[in-house]
Amino acid sequence: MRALAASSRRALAPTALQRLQPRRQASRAMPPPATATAGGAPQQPATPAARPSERQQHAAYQAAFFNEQHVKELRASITPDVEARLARVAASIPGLSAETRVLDAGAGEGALIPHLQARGVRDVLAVDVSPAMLAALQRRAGQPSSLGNDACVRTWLGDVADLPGYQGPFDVAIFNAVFGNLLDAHATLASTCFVLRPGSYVVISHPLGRPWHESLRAKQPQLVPNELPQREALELLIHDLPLQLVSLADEPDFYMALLQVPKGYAHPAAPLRLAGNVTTGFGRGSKQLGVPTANLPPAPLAEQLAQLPAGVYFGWAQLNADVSWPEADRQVHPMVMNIGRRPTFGDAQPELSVEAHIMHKYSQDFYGQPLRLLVLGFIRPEMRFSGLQELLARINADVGVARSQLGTPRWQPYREQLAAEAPPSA
Ligand code: ADP
Ligand code: RBF
Ligand code: MG
Repeated sequence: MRALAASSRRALAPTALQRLQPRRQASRAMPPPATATAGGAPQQPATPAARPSERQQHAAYQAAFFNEQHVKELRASITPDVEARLARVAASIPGLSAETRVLDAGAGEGALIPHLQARGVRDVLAVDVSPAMLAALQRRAGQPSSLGNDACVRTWLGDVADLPGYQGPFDVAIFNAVFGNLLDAHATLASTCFVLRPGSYVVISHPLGRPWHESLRAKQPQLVPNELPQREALELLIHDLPLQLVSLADEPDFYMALLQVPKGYAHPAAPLRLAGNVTTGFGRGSKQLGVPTANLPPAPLAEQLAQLPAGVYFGWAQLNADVSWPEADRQVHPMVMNIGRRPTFGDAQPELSVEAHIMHKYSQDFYGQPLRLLVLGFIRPEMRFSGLQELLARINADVGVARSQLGTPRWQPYREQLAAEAPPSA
């Protein structure tokens, strides 16, 4: 918890166009800082030669700013009426219980934790870039159990965008009085979605409200570069994330946005039908990597694609080859697909591609054959990975998510639906 004391270099909400452009901000390399901040950056670059990214520099700045002195000042600023509003944040999160796993992102010295505990929560991972904050938090919350599976308050030092996947999954992620301190709110929310279960909640809250936060941001733009989004900006911020807006309280002295990863990652426009004859892709060797992707020509699908931001989806696929093909090849199978421009490859003028990896071992290639897809869920936005290995690792994780989702009863009726819609076989 931090922006009680100091907020967005982006003074205005990003335009729709800016939002639709690929986000490079978080990975852009910057010159090293003039002086290294001691005890600052917990996320050191992998190689000594690597220069800290803009995001790492920002995290180091925040870590150094929130020293012991600031921890004391923050604690003193939590008056009884602020406590009451923190209690309101905790009370507004649906379904908290002793079984809930909470990610307290930018937990600070843990001001929200007693209020979560009052709602029955026992299991909290408090993440912060500031060692002084986390030390204070752990003093108040007590030492964690040494057993990894006991419910208790644990800490993790670093930028929440770097939280390893094994720390999850969580049922709730909370950004309380810290959202303004994030350098790239969109990238942080996207990476947070990787550690959330479907159906879980994301909370963005501030117990002093947006007007107060704006005045702080005006005074300390480096510390608080980001705004607390109003409804339109918030919708724009999450339009290409697997998140839906549940409610927004934007009152003079209280701000709380409640977002949810839809149950089953259900896409609001689902089920969406995409059909066409399989065409050649970009020859980037997907098949050699173990994930062949059947490409569909995007132009005739413009209407449906307008509802599908660049990203990874799952659903069912059926190849409508003629009856001379093996029966199994012509049945409905699970698929995971990417819609986008493959930013990892950095092509100068990349064409839009619609490509589906179908989880079935086909007897032969099927270029030119009619393929129908039923798109059901949205897993994540398309991203630029730092290399082919990173991309492939994430694609394999996407395959896992798609496979486990499509194995649940929720999506079974659509399998039959797609089969029932098949054109008469030749
Ligand atoms: P391209 O760049 O031409 O799309 P890929 O390496 O992505 O080439 O391979 C895709 C082709 O592999 C598909 O068009 C299809 O003919 C074939 N294929 C075989 N098995 C599968 C599968 N399980 N999913 C998708 N495509 C497959
Ligand atoms: N390409 C990207 O540049 N970024 C992505 O986030 C991305 N995600 C993908 C997810 C899945 C499930 C699949 C099948 C492909 C994805 N691709 C992505 C496209 C990938 O670059 C393309 O298939 C290449 O041709 C692989 O060699
Ligand atoms: Mg392909």
